[in-house]
Amino acid sequence: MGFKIAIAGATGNVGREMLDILAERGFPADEVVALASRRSQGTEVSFGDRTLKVKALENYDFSDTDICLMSAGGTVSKEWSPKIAAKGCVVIDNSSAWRYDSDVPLIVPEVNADAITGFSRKNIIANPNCSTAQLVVALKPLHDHAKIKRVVVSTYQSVSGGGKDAMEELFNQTRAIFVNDPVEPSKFTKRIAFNVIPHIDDFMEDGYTKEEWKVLAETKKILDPAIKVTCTAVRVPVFIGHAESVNIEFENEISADEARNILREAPGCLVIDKHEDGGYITPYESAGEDATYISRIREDATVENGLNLWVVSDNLRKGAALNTVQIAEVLINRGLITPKKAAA
Ligand code: 11C
Repeated sequence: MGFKIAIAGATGNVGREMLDILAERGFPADEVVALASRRSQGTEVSFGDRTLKVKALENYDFSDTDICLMSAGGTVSKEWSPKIAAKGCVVIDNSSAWRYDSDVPLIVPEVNADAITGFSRKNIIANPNCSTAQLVVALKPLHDHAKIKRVVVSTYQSVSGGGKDAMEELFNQTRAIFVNDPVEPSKFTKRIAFNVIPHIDDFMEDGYTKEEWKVLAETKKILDPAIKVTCTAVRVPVFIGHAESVNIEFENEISADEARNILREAPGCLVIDKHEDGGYITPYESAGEDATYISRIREDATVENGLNLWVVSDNLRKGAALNTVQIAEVLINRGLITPKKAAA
């Protein structure tokens, strides 16, 4: 007997990716339901070789649904996740609405799968921000080996993190520049085509952006609250795939060779690190892939035990949809939920 799964936000970038990943991985679902706002009701989305008609989230009865993969934004999640959870359906939420709630586990399965047991307090599990997910997958095995003291992250984030409108803006601005049309930023604050913008999400009082704050708050919650993290988050004119330049200071000794060998064996990591032209990964090559790629592993001689890494992953997959599906798999594989149909 399989599970009944709902995808809320099924028409968005991440929702469609969730459907693809469920189909690709042969997720043990008897039924998959696509949900979105009333505006999208009746539209169609692909699920494997089938087509699903989108239903309205607000009219859907979750009583016989086991898991809801939620990617409908923070405002919708704040309102709907508790209502869905109260129907006995476990919500795995991709927004930032629940990540910092101490009664909600924030999970990256390769890093802190054991923390998932806390889900029963609210019946909600949070998925991290895309830039955090790939970062902690790379940091965890190194932290286990040599204890990380401090991390300095500079991100190079693709426009798909900002949704479909942001992707369209990059496309339209690029075309406009070629045909000499005026370029008018709307979703982004400045021109994104042939440019980079050091601003993602809202500004906070201390001058950092919310995106930068998320990276440090989430890394501490998932990996270790003792690690010091600082971040500069930058939007770049790439459609899919986030890259990160990561400088790490360790408590104990670790060489670049040791780090390379550790990361080669680590779950979710793929090392591409040849010291030659093209012997590294770029965001474009990570699109559509599941791995967190690590390249350019070097010792940083300016601190006692320091390393530099280049970390790249598909932000819509490991950074969002894939991680959400992996969390659902942990729930099932550890026997933490059973299909409601089996109990009926
Ligand atoms: C971006 N990281 O690239 C953001 C998107 O908190 O889940 C994801 C925001 C979040 O714009």
